Amino acid sequence: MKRRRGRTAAAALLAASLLAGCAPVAQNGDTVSLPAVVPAPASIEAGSGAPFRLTPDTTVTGEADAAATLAAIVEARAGFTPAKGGRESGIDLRIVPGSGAPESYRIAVDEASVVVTGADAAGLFYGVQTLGQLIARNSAGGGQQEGEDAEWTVPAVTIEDAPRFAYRGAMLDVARHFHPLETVKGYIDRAASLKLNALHLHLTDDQGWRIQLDSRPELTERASGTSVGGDSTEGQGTPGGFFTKAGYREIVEYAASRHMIVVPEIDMPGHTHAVGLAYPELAEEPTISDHMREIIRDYGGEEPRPGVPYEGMAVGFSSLKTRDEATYDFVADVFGELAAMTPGPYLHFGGDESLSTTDEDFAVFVARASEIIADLGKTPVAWHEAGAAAGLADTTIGQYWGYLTAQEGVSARARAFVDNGGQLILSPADAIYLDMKYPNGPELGLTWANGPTSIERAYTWEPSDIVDGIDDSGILGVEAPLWTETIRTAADIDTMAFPRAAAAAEAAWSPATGASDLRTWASFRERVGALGPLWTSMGIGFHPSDEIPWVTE
Ligand code: TNX
Repeated sequence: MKRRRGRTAAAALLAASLLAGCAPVAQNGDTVSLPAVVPAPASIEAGSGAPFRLTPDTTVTGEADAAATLAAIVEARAGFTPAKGGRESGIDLRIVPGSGAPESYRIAVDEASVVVTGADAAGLFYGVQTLGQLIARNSAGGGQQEGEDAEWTVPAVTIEDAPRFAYRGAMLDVARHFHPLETVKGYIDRAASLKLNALHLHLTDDQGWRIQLDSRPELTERASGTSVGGDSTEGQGTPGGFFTKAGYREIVEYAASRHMIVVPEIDMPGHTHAVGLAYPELAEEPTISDHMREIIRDYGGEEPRPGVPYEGMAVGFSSLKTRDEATYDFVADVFGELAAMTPGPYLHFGGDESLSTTDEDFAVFVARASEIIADLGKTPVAWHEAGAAAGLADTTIGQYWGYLTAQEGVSARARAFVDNGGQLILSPADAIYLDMKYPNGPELGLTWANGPTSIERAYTWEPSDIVDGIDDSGILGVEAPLWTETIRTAADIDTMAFPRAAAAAEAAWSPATGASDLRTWASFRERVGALGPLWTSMGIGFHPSDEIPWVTE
């Protein structure tokens, strides 16, 4: 298709729609084409005029941080940086306090200008992320062959947007396989581009302790050297590793620069075999159940032995000594030090799958752990099992990891957090556990949560339908966990997280299903497909699933 001079506004709009990564959407009975934005914004209206042309001479004015964020996206996507004080029409990036809800933004694009306003710095940052998705490559002078000059445009559009939930998380397990600083930073960039604002780091588990602490240096000295599969088993393992305190602070600062908090998790009283390597006196002997023997049979590896690093994939065999006061001194030391280096409000103490701790001991332990954290001035977070305990600190947040259709008992435990004064983070395992295998995908991943998990299943659910009796007021947010028993590299992380993390982000950010024409699987698959070129230019090695009509350039 040749680009003609003097085209009509309607023709220009059509051309922009075809070329600008737009997605068809049913609106009031008509099918209209709208620019593809993920997560779906609260409101988007296509303009009738010609698109804005983005060139090396485009001027960017306003907030310096936002301008730098935009420059990095334009550089990656289009290969040039817009000029400061250039000659052509411009992009203005402003914070207008009080202009909307926290984290909200507005974008207005016409042929002459792009104006992005945020109600705060986070809102402006999200506006810039959306603007990055709107940038489209049109080929000047005809087709899209090699060597032709590309023309970059932003379609005429008005977007007003604000998040549905305050907490929008991604969890990375750095315990089963350690993932180094650069990988974590990359994951922060990826998550922030989807408007996620919390990085939950699963820092400890049976296989390793990944955070250095001055009060308990033996933890990383003795329990961080290995990972699932050891460092030799058929190439499955990695040598392990840990974050120094300086490294952790670097993660916290990097996340903050992308408007994300870090939520550190120290899993207890189960998932603590590694603690026993450093402090045998705090750990019970491993309990070997029939379930464990099954896992060992299916996945290989040795039975856990006291004092020997565990390199298998079984869960539920370890417990701290919950009746020993020395254990609570340990809990206080660990969370005291973490509280001091974590500016975000949340400290996660695990509480999942403590299958070898009695119910009574578990209840006493989680109540005390939650109080220790609350006394530090932080908000405790625990997996939903802890909801069974009376005496949890009343601010405790529960993280639901049951299924889309909650089983008996699981809902009750989750509801208990809300009844107690807290809220829930929703991580339905059969939808947004990013470590579940894909259908027709790579060998990576597990299947226990009704896997394989399609992108359609990751997308097609409504947060207020998960736990009976819990509506938006009881929901703090949504989080997509990535457990790493089989996930060893940054490339593995990309494959498993993309595009399913985008489905989780839409549940966390966008209007409820039924409240927006965009909140359908049909719309999502088109919109996410339109992000292929942007993701590629950002270096995201997404899984090219055949469920999605990927746009290529
Ligand atoms: C369950 S979900 C776990 C993790 C595993 C994961 C693997 C939860 C709170 N615990 O220990 O890594 O399954 O999918």
